[in-house]
Amino acid sequence: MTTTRPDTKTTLDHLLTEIEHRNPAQPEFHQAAREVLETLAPVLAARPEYAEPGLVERLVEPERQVVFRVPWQDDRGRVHVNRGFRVEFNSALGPYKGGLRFHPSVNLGVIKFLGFEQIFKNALTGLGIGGGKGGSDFDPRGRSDAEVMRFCQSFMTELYRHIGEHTDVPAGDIGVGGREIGYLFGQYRRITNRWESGVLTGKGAGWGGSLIRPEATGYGNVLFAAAMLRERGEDLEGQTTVVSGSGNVAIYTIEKLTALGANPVTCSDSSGYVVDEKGIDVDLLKQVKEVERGRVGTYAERRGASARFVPGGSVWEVPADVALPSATQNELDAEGATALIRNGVKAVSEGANMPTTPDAVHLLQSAGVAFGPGKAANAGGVAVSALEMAQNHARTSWPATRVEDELAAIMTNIHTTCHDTATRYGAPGDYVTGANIAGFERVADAMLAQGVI
Ligand code: NDP
Ligand code: 2IT
Repeated sequence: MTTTRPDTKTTLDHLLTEIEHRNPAQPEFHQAAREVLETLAPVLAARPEYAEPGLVERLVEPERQVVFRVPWQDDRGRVHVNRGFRVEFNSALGPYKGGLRFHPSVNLGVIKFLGFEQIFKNALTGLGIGGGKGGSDFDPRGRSDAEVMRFCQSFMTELYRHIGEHTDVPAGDIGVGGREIGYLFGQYRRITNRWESGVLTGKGAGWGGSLIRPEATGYGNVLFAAAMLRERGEDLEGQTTVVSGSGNVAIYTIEKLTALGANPVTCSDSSGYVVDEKGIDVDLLKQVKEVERGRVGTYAERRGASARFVPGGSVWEVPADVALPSATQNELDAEGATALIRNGVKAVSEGANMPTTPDAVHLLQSAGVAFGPGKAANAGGVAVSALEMAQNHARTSWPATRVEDELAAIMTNIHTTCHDTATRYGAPGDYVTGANIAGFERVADAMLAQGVI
């Protein structure tokens, strides 16, 4: 007797309903899972081994989720209680790898969306890293260095038991940069009494950090955008670009755009955006944001006549050839996409994780705009994190030129892989499908080989 299997689309629809049911009140995780699963039907149909019952079901369930209390005292002695998270999503390709986010909007669903994306992103790098993510609803804004240090020490006092250079290797994300990684590393070293440099990435260059790691996400995204334009016979040079955000990713996106002869005319934060007709002065932006930890309005005040600050408002209204959203999830919606299309945008490349809403992605792709999804376009950051781990294991450090060359080769390879995979599965030019399927194939092959675990 033979049984007929339901078709793959019905199976995936059923699974998505199940994911929503089993993970209530986690809209960002539902969104990320839907966006990936919706593109997998062709690969599941073409390669029956992937349709094995249980493979996709295992992929959407984290291997481990840790939620913990983080008590700390502010400078006046008041006690605060935050919540800490580490979601160890998938280790089929290597130790869990992914950043820590400190932002008041953090909850388990946000960390799960980020961890899920990270699995496929890390697979696309071609390096040996699994997927994970963590963080806290702690808000570092307005806190003194001493308060941030005490918070990081308390956070690591629980996290240290779950991480390790062969187990789980966190790094930075929103609200976690070099300062926080320093405090976290110090506390890990103190508790474990080990110099285990490979346990965290994004460290200072003087104590185990890789050169070019701070630059890598932004630089990589610009290289990805340039590759998409080249594919269409265009060049980044001379293009007007809009960038959102003004943190780590945005700053080094702007730096690389300028170096390649493009004109980045905007940056933003949650208070509004800046338009600078002469192009953003990246040294001034670094001074305001990284040194003084100020707001973008201050940039406009100091820059003079070429720049103006627009409180609130949508940066996507600014006419541009290329847009690089580099702040946070769902920051580019249908209205923003419509404005970009109206102004003739040619390419959108995601520096942030899932910054474009599903309907905005649909509008952009339908209008023929080249669209680079974050899991491909912003993979340069985690790729150089993996290179930092390699340097740590070898107790060596590479010159900046070597790291930059490797980053460029990795981004070219990711672009080619996504492009060719999309073509192979009947969706030429669709980098979303290409990235999801190529990332999935690598993880799924490893999971199948390693059995039902
Ligand atoms: P930073 O903390 O350095 O900067 C974050 C920027 O985004 C700030 O300008 C911040 O403005 C803005 N922002 C954050 N949350 C919000 C919000 N809810 N609404 C409006 N603006 C917001 O973070 P990163 O630059 O490191 O990260 C930016 C994005 O890039 C994130 O999506 C992150 O996941 C992603 N990413 C980061 C990588 C890395 O290596 N750092 C690697 C790959 C992706 P404000 O200060 O006003 O909050
Ligand atoms: O989203 C990301 O890829 C990051 N925040 C970087 C992760 C890392 O481990 O470097």
